[in-house]
Amino acid sequence: MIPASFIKEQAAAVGFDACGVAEAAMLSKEEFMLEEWLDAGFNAGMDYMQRNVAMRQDPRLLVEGARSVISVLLAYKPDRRIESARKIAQYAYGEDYHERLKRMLYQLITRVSEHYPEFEARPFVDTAPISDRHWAARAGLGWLGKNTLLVNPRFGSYCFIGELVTTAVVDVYDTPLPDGCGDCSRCVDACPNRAIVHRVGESYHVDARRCTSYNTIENRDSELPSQLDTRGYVFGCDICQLACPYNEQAPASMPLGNDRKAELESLPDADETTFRHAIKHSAMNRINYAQWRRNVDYSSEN
Ligand code: B12
Ligand code: SF4
Ligand code: SF4
Repeated sequence: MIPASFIKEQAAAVGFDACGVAEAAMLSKEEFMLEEWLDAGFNAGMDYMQRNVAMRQDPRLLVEGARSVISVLLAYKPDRRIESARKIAQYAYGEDYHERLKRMLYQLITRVSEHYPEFEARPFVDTAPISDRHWAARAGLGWLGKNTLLVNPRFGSYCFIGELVTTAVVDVYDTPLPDGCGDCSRCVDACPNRAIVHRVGESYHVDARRCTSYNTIENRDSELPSQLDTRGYVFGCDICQLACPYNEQAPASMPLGNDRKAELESLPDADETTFRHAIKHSAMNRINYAQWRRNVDYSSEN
């Protein structure tokens, strides 16, 4: 058995902003309404969300013998924003979070293993069939806000999530935090596409078909849906996060240097070689140049 406090100390030493631990178990259907979301067609063209449904609900099917899920947060609110007409979502300003968190998670494994050689864990960030937000919520790192994002009381929703799924058992598991949204619905009201839908019970869902983030990143069609109101976003969308009071008061965690700011601001006019170079180690490498041109042209015409 490993003390949870030791793991949290090591996570802080690696540079994570928060860490919590939950017992590996199955997520309840009320907690994670993936099947309802899929049945409603809210996954749009993200066919990968239809695969490994059982695994997404139970990390023990992903990692044999899993006993605990260690969740970590890395806050990313930038110290300033790009205010030009064509906007890039803030999460993509810095280094690709998949690369950064994975590297940090491996450092965490090394540190814990140095003291506990029997410690075995697998790191995950975003792309594996595991629901990052639900495990972070179970680990007491925040609650699921109405925009469906994990909201941490200090860092708001401007935080990336990663986890270690491990066969190790810890001495104390964290307990989930109570809902902090209350009567607020600023994110729901702010969405220009009415993409945050209130459907079952108290739950909110994002209908990806209407969401700018989905359409500018995941949608590979040659044209964007004509009714999409992007408000100038050409990669991702921040609108339902900018509306959130927890994000307003969150401290800035990521400096945006002058060179990078200028590079991102000039990107809509860049040729393919310049574009590829600028996005190489950024979360923007999820899209190709054809999608980028499509997004930029759409924002100029609408
Ligand atoms: C698919 C996906 C998307 C899709 C769909 C988004 C969505 N809301 O599902 C698209 C492309 C639209 C997207 C957009 C974004 N994404 Co994304 N995405 C994912 C991914 C890969 C899976 C999410 C998922 O499982 N969706 C399926 C549905 C069924 O689950 P759900 O939305 O969680 O909602 C259900 C439950 O929460 C439940 N529910 C809702 N409310 C409540 C309340 C209570 C009390 C309870 C019990 C249950 C409940 O009902 C919902 C519907 O079934 C995760 C990474 C991962 N592996 O987990 C990243 C992830 C969620 N994305 C992330 C980010 C940063 C974004 C963007 C902010 C990027 C941007 N700026 O453009 C936007 C935010 C848009 C938004 N409001 O969601 C981060 C979020 C970090 C955080 N703090 O929460 C994640 C966790 C990646 C990471 N590892 O950091 N994303
Ligand atoms: S990311 Fe943008 S389009 Fe998608 S739900 Fe939030 S505000 Fe709406
Ligand atoms: S804007 Fe309000 S309802 Fe939406 S996530 Fe933030 S606190 Fe919750």
